[in-house]
Amino acid sequence: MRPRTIAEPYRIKMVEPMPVTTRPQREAAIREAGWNTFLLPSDAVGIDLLTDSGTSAMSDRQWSAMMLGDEAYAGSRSFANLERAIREIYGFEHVVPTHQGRAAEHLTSQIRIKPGQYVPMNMYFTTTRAHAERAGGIFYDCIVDEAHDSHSEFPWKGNIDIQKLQKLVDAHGAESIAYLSLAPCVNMAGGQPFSMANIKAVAAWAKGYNLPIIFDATRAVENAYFIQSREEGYASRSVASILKEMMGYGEGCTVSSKKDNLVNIGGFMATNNPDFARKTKELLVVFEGMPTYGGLAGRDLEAMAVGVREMVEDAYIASRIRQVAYLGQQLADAGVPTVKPFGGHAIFLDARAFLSHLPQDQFPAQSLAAALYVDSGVRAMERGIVSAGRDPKTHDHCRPKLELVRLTIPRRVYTNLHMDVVAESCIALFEQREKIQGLKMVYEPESLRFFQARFEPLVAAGVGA
Ligand code: PLI
Repeated sequence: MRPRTIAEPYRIKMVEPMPVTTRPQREAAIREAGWNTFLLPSDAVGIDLLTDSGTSAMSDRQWSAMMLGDEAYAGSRSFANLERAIREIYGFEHVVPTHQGRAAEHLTSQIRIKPGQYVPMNMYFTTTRAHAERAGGIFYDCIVDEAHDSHSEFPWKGNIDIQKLQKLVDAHGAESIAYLSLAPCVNMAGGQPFSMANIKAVAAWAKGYNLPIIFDATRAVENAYFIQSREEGYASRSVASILKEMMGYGEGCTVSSKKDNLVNIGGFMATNNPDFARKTKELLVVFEGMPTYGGLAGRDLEAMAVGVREMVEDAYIASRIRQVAYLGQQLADAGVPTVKPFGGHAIFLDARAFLSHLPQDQFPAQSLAAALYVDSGVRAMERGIVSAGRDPKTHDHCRPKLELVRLTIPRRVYTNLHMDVVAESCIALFEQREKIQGLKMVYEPESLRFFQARFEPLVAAGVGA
């Protein structure tokens, strides 16, 4: 029997007109933006796949909850609603709201890292690593080797390699490690999940050394969906119960609510360690605000409380991941090189393979993202040598194996016809790929350079195909 189409489990109630631009307008805009898609004004962007962060469409229930926001400076009822939702869904007792994820990372890093301590991560995320390093920590990559190989189709590329952890302990002792900072659906690896079997084994190993796990649970629900659909023994379990089991292996988590949680702003730290919670609240009042709002309005807390419950509805999360795969499959069918398996939040173009005529120091992913914008007004993001920054010791570029362009799909925002437009543009560029030229960096900020760096084409004709 022919497989039946499964539609999105929601209807569109409100629409936002999308800018329509001409190619000459886009050529002028990318020049103005220093060939950095982060610096484009959104009025010049059509389909915006820069990020899935803070770009979700909220539901009618979230919008109506916002009207009930309790804006009290202290003791807000809205915080109590959020706290209840996070306790129920993530299973952590203490909840500390922050204005977004990196604020939770900042506080956690300041409290839990002593200068000179290692912070093992399964690959890295830019802000998580930056905060660990600002606190004097040393990043240590403990992800499996398959994660660095864009050709590997291993289904658990987010897995942690226990042997790499063991090597670190053998060399420096367990006390040299602050905590294990582990991310589900690893963003920089292509949105790749870890398996429950892996996290269980890591937790057992860590217990032997009394090392806590603090998850970056920003995309934990997407990881829970992959466990449900791929891992033996989980097919009949709800995503909600898988998420809770996964979180049970951690002492706590930091979360950017701008992703899984389906809101436009917000974040939190949650933990079962009362001492960690107390210290975080002490710092919170210095940097974010009272523990019952943490830099957010009461209405934001209400929207988060509803989003945290909606994100684990099985039909919703299945449709979200299916849409990402729908885009990926079209690219794969046309031979466009992408990271596989397809990730949870994005399709990652393999710019190294796509633009094999450009050396990494000519920023192939940055060039490809610029060319995609010029071709169709689709905004994507570089995730390669620019994002990786410089080695804090040698100050040379870090040269990651993965040189990617991220086509990030906002939640509940675009239809599959939008995905078709994106696929057509990527395929058209791939067919004329040799015309895409490299870039040189002409302005480089010291920290998180990818946000604001500026570039110029190496040849006057520009980067476009
Ligand atoms: O953007 P924030 O500060 O709410 O969250 C920071 C953050 C932490 N962890 C992970 C895995 C992220 O992906 C993340 C933010 N990601 C962005 C902005 C992105 O575009 O992927």
